Amino acid sequence: MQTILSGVQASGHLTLGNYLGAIKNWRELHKDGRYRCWFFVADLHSITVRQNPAELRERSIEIMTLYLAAGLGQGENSIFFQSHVPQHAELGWVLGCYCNLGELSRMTQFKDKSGKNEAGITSGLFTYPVLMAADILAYQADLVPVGADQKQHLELCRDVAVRFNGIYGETFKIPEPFIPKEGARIMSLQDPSMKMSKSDPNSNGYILLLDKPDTIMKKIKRAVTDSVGEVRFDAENPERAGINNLISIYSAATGKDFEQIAHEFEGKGYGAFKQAAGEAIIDVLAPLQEEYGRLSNDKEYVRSVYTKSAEQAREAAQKTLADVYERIGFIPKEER
Ligand code: AQP
Repeated sequence: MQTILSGVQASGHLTLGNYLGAIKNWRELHKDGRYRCWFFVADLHSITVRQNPAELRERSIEIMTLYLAAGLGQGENSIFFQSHVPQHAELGWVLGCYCNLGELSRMTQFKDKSGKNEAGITSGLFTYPVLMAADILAYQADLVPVGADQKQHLELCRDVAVRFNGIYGETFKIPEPFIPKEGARIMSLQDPSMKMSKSDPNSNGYILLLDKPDTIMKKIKRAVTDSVGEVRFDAENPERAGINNLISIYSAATGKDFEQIAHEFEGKGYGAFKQAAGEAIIDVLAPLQEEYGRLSNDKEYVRSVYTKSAEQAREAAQKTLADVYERIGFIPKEER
């Protein structure tokens, strides 16, 4: 059985980008039944930028509940909070000693985020990809389903694992990214040159998984487009980035390809297309929202899933960590 691992930061409320780029595919891989799945709420990662403690707690539980509402809680699955498994941070320290400053400085996410937040760039923001490598390698993951924005971090993870294996012998499995064809990179509805992000200060830039139908429709209607007025995907023209983004979202939500969409909206304007796109998103999110509502009233069940999962995660991650410590030359701990 192959192993899958992925997580989402608790740095904001989950967006349609998180869903189409990641969680939707986790669910499909999980339903496939051929994988041992580990999914976590990346609370340790989210403090790379300052968080309000009460909001962080609330969002962490919200994300956990959304995972379960998306159907991830069944069968051979572990769904846990990253901070409940100290092995992530321990392995993160070790891997940081096998990762070079130059490699980390090339990470575009660090450049983007530090550019927005020059006054408060923490070393945690810089070393974020090292902790991400530890998340993945601790479970010997074969496959990591992520959006396209995480590809570079995954390449770094592979480089560090290959380096470590080269020094100490086969310790880590080398993971492969799993990036969806549609929805791999959903852009902001207000600035389609930037990806849709849950920490965007402009709430019209994103659609939240828990947004109400009328809010979703309003945000789609306000989404920036262009004056061409033709619903046709046109990757060559940067001025068409807004409509391209809406077409990608509609495609990921309905499963229709770009050609079918162009045909469906031939001779119709952006107004009709936006109405259909808004309805498609509302339809995709409705079952998730309904199940979320139900599970929010069953806190005991949610608690039982993440508690049991964290035990399983600690056991699995500890096996890797013990092997790593032994190979490095640390004295084994005596258990009394
Ligand atoms: N816009 C996006 N399109 C496609 N996939 C996306 N993902 C995030 N945004 C998009 C995917 O969601 C997963 C979880 O992401 P994350 O929260 O761990 O980190 P992130 O990529 O930094 O996401 P955000 O929403 O942009 O968070 P903030 O605003 O805190 O930085 C990943 O698989 C990611 O690819």
